[in-house]
Amino acid sequence: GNDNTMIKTWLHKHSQIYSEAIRHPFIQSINDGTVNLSSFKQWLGQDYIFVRKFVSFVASVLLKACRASDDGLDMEVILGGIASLNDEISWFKKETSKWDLLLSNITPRKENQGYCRFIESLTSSEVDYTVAMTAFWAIEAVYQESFSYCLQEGAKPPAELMDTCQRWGNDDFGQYCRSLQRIADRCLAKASKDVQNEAEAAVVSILKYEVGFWNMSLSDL
Ligand code: HMH
Repeated sequence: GNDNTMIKTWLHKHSQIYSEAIRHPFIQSINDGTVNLSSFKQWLGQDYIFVRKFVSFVASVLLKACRASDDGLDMEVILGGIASLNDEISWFKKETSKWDLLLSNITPRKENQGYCRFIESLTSSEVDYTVAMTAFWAIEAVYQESFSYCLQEGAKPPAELMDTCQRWGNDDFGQYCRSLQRIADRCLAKASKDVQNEAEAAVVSILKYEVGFWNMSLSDL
């Protein structure tokens, strides 16, 4: 079993902020169908900007994996992630135009800029592969846990948002996140205490940034 891994321990230890990130009022409103569509548009536009930055972060994780990992399997999982980001960028273009949003008209908001700066700081070659890999897992896992919740039995997401919920809530994305988690946990088990602490701090920061990111969708411009 996958019990008692470092990540599971942390999610338990930081369960307060973890639940805030994966069961945010914005996500609750998608789950129960009461979501305000202008909030959704707000989130969509900001996330398009975020994902474009996220690509360079994931590229940096791939580079670290190629240099650090003992087998080629980490590299293949991360490369698969980059392939799906390619599809995701196309999806954002299509989806934002459907909602009459233009990339050129979207201004990144303060919370988004802060989060982008944080992930950019993790692209540095000074940041250990284990820390970057754990951060990568955390960023993807929050979306997987949030949107799969909106697809659970009893959830009533609006029809126009089904595609969004499926994108991050589908089982393949769930499998992919579990692969990232296994890689991160394997690296963490071999890491020094300092690196482990740094990875834990990165996870907590990401959970806070994710809460801030959801908050943005609910706040007025
Ligand atoms: C803010 N976090 C944010 N956006 C995303 N698209 C993901 C995580 C997952 O890819």
